[in-house]
Amino acid sequence: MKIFLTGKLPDFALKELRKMHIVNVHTGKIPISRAKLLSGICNADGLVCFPFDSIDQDVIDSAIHLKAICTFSVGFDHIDVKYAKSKNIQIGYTPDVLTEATADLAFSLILDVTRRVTESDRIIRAGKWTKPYGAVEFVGTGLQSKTLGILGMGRIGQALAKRAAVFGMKTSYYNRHRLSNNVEKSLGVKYSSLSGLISKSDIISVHVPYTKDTHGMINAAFFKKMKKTAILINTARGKIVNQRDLTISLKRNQIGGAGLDVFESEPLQKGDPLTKLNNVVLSAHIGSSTVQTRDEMARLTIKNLNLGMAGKKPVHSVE
Ligand code: 8YV
Repeated sequence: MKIFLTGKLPDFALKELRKMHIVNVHTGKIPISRAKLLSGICNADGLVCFPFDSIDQDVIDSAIHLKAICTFSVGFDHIDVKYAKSKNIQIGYTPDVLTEATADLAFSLILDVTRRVTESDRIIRAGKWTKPYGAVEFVGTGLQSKTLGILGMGRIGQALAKRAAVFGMKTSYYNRHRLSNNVEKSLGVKYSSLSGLISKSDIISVHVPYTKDTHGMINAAFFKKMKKTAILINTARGKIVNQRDLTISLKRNQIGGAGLDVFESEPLQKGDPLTKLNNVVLSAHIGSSTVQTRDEMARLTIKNLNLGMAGKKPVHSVE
């Protein structure tokens, strides 16, 4: 079979794929240009893509032999799923294996913003740490007894709740479907209305998928309802948050701070207003970025691809 990849996978995975298939990997500028994507995919039976690729109707139409689209991600908002399904194309994705790594990153952003780690790093590097800090300088906020509000209680939200419990936090969550009593009990979490979660949380962490319903759902009105000291964490998708509204709220200290791994447009541009703000920690969309997790994602992608190209359901299939 012929496979087209819009970017590299770890070496072992490419080696394994090359033993089984004719493999064409895009090694140039990322994301791949539209022209290169269209010409790369035209003979392919299988496609491996990433969240920064747009797999729309035209791309799908240009690939007349395509049997499987496998994204190296848990998010699949970049694929026209309905259209691909109408063409009998299998769609694979990589949930589960990245849950712990992404929850770790969300929690590290929580710690970083509340304890001002990156902020103090910036102070030292700028040569501005000019006197020892005493009782009142550079104090952060402890997490114990603080309320974490988890927006979207899927796999990653639940993994974050486990971490919060160990740190003595109280966790509320809002989700379209309420968890069972048993799961709520074992995680030590309470179900909340969306407005209750927004107004009562000290930290709000976003774990909903990006859809037309969640597009821009975190906006000026949302920030107005948050506590003035509350912190927003986003490791899901940038477009769930209205970035302009967030920047204004942070600038005016209408909310306490933010930890952001994802942005409306990536990479975030040099000099973006967010980079000028002290109460923000920025990371470069690295939620799943550990060697172990990326290896697991690659293994799963290969399995998804082989099953999908054989006309079978991938291990994790988008329906
Ligand atoms: C990216 C992600 O796939 O899983 C997702 O939805 O956004 C990430 O895991 C990864 O950063 C490679 O681009």
